[in-house]
Amino acid sequence: MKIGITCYPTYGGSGVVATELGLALAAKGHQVHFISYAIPHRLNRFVENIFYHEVEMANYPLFEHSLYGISLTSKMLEVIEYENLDLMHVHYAIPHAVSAYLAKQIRKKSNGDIKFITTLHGTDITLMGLEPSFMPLVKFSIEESDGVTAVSRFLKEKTLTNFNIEKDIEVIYNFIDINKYRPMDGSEYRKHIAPNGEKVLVHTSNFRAVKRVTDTIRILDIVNKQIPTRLLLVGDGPERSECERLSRELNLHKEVIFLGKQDALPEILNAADIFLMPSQSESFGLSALEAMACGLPVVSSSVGGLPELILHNETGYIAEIGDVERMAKYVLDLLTNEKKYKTFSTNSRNRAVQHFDKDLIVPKYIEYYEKVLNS
Ligand code: GMT
Repeated sequence: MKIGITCYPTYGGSGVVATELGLALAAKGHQVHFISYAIPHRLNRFVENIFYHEVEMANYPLFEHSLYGISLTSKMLEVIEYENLDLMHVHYAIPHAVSAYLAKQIRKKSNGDIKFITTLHGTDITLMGLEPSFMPLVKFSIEESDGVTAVSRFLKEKTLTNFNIEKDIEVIYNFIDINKYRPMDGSEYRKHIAPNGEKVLVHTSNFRAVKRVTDTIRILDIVNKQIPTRLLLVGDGPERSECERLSRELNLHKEVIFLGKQDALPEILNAADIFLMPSQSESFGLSALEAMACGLPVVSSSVGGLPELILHNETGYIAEIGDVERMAKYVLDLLTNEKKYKTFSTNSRNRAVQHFDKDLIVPKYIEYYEKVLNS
C-alpha cells in the first residue's frame, strides 16, 4: 500500500505512535509518506520506503495568522496525486482530519477519490475538542472520516457520548517495541543519580498541566521521609518552572533531578524502580507502557484509559486523581516489599509483551486499512 500519514511531529505520544507505525509499515514493504510541518523526531535517519513532505506555510503580508490547515490540505492533495496514495491516515482530528476531508472533496471534483482514517489520541476529544467553537468541527470530521480508530475503549466511549456520534470506532491500543524497551542493567547510570543506594522514581511527560507533574514531587516528599529516594523528571514543558519552584520550596532540590527532553529513555527507565503517572486525563498512557516494558511497576491515577493498561495490584497501583497520600503509600508498599516488587515488575513486562507488542498491534492497523479500503 501507499499510505500518507499526518501527525504532530513534536515530542508527544501521538507523534510517536504515528511515526513508529509508519516505520513498521515501511519495514513490511509499504510505502509511507509523512506530511507535516516538520520531520517527526524519530525519523532522524534514512529509512527505506519512508518519504517526508514538508508543509510550507504561506507567507503573505495580508495573512497575519498561520494558515496551517489550508497549507496542509494543499500538500496532501499534491502528495495524494503525484505519489498515487491509496489511503491517508491522520492522527488527531484538529486540524488534520479537517484537512483530509477537504482534500477528499477536492479530489472528488476531479473524479478522483481518497479514503482517510482518523486516529483519536486524546486531548482532541477530552479537552480541546470540547470547546464549544471546536465541537461541531471535531464531530463533523469524525463522522466524515472513512474510518476512525481510538487508542482505548475509554476514548471510544468518550467520543461517542461527548459528540453524540453513532459511527463505528475501532479500538487499537498504543504499542511498543519490546526489544528496544526491555529490562536492562541500569546500574551504571543509577550509580550517578542514586550514589548511596537511594530508591528511584521516574516520570516522563511534556509537563502540561494535565500531567499533574507537581503531584510526583509531593509523592516523593512523603516517600523520602521514610526511605531515601530520588525522582527523575524527564521531559519539558509549561509546568517545569512550577515543578522546580516546588522542589525548592519542599527542600527537595537535590532529590528531584530534571533531565529535560531525552532520547535514551530505555536506559533512564532501567535506572529507576517505579514509574509515576498522576495525570488529570490520559487516554492511554504510552509513557507508562514504555516503563512497563522495561519491567517497572506503575503508580497512576485512575483516569481515562489507564485502567485498561495498568492492572491494579498486579502491574502497579491506581488511585484517585490528586490522592498523593495514597499514591505514596502504594510506592512505599512496593519499595519495602522485595518479593511483591519483583512480581509486579515481571507482571508489567509480561503485560507489555503479551498485549501491546508492536508485532501484535501493527497488523491490526493493516487489517483496518484493508477493511476501510474494501468498504
Ligand atoms: O499526553 C500528551 O500530552 C501527548 C498526547 C499527544 O497527543 O501526543 O498523548 C496522547 O496520545 C498518546 C498516544 O496515543 C496517549 O498515549 C496519551 O495518553 C494521550 N494523552 C492524553 O490523553 C493526555
